[in-house]
Amino acid sequence: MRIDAISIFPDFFQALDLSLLGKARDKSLLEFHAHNLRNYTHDKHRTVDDTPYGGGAGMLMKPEPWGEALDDLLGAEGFHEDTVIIFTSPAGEVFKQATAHELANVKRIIFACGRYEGIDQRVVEYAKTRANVRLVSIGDYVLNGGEVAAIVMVEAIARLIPGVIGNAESLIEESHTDGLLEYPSYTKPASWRGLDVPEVLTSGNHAAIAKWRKDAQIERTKDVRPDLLGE
Ligand code: JBZ
Repeated sequence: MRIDAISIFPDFFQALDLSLLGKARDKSLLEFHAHNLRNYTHDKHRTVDDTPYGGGAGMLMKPEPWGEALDDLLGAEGFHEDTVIIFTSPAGEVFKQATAHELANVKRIIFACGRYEGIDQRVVEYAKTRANVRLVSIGDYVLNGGEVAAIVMVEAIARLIPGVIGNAESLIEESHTDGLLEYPSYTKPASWRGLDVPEVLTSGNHAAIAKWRKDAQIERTKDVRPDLLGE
């Protein structure tokens, strides 16, 4: 897989040089490149923003640098069926684990990370003529721009690329527990600051342990995330 990100703050993506993504790149399963949108401007001030038609507060990202950046990454013409262009946007579909699984099977992803009040809508329309486009949000809170959202998505996607995660069992276990929160877990020492590990976990009774864990998952989910149980 190849992932590109277009942003006025490409340095954000240095976070992806660490740990898990680092491993994916070491193994050549993933190539990642961040691009500075200002490199696609031509004026002295490297301008990427302008005032909105119709008025309103704040600035918008102007279309020309985006068009040049997309053409640089995709070539000047043609539709790329193997590519998804993701606009990080609070107006997008919410990113879920299922979204990560879908995107883990894509050959190429381009993240277009907006700042200010967003990007001129014609950039989205143009992108739709060049590749498959999705508008995606990581959740219902206000961010200053799409970079952190893109980093979240890249991490969630990259660990699902076959061969990336060290421990294949952890992916299998995750799929079994899909839809419930994890059970609480404990390690040594068995007693710490007057707090003891639940006795069943040290009993060696594997059936009892499995039941305790499933019950704990259901209890936790009811308590904290009843929406996951359809309630
Ligand atoms: C996102 C203008 O750029 C923004 C602003 C907020 C925002 C994003 C991009 S992406 N929020 C989200 O994923 O929720």
